[in-house]
Amino acid sequence: MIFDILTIFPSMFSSPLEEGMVGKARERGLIHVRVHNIRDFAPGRHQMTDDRPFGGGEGMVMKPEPIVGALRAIEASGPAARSILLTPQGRLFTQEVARRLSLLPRLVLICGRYEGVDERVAEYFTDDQISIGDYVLTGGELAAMVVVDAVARLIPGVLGNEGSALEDSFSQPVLEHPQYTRPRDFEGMSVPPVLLCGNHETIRRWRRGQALLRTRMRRPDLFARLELSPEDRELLEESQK
Ligand code: 6GU
Repeated sequence: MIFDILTIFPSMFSSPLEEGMVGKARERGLIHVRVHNIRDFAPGRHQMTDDRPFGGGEGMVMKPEPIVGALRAIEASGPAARSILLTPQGRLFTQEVARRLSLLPRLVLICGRYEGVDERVAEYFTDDQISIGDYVLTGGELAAMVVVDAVARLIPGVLGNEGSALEDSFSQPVLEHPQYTRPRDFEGMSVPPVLLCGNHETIRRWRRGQALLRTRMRRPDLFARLELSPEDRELLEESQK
């Protein structure tokens, strides 16, 4: 999978995408992340990437020529790409969106800045617009990193354990059960004894009960959509005692 990122702040991407599983995946050639500076494609001596909005108002708008110039320049290199504008006006990024994007050979992520991007770029030069949530960031860069991270970990081989991407929250729409590790007793707070009992079936049932309880408390929206099995109902009841 190839990620091409278009931004006016390329250095924002250096460390976050060099660490951890994403960094490892890049080293192993499972993913390729290429960061392009939009300014390099801005015409003229001043290489302006933004300008005042027609019709007046606060702030600046990103000009179309540099972004479209960058898109055209990188288009030729590599397989056909889906181009995605990161903007708070986009559709909401979810695990399901990440899963679909992970099946594609190449994504071009365009990071908007300032008050936005000229609408003609959004309308005629992008295939998709994505927002990572209902809050406002100063630009699309952090959102693009979120997309790269969430998509990369779904690509076969990127995670050590292939099962873990499927088991975690939102693939199954319940939150995960709580996890504990050593020490058994930390400053007087002890690990739930059930986890030390050694019975896998008992532990599985406790964990499922905790996951359901937690989902009901913290994410009633997800809980309302769950189809509970008879065992689920029983475990929920038990875990409230
Ligand atoms: Cl993609 N961009 C900006 N600027 N703010 C956001 C966002 C994107 N997603 C949520 N908030």
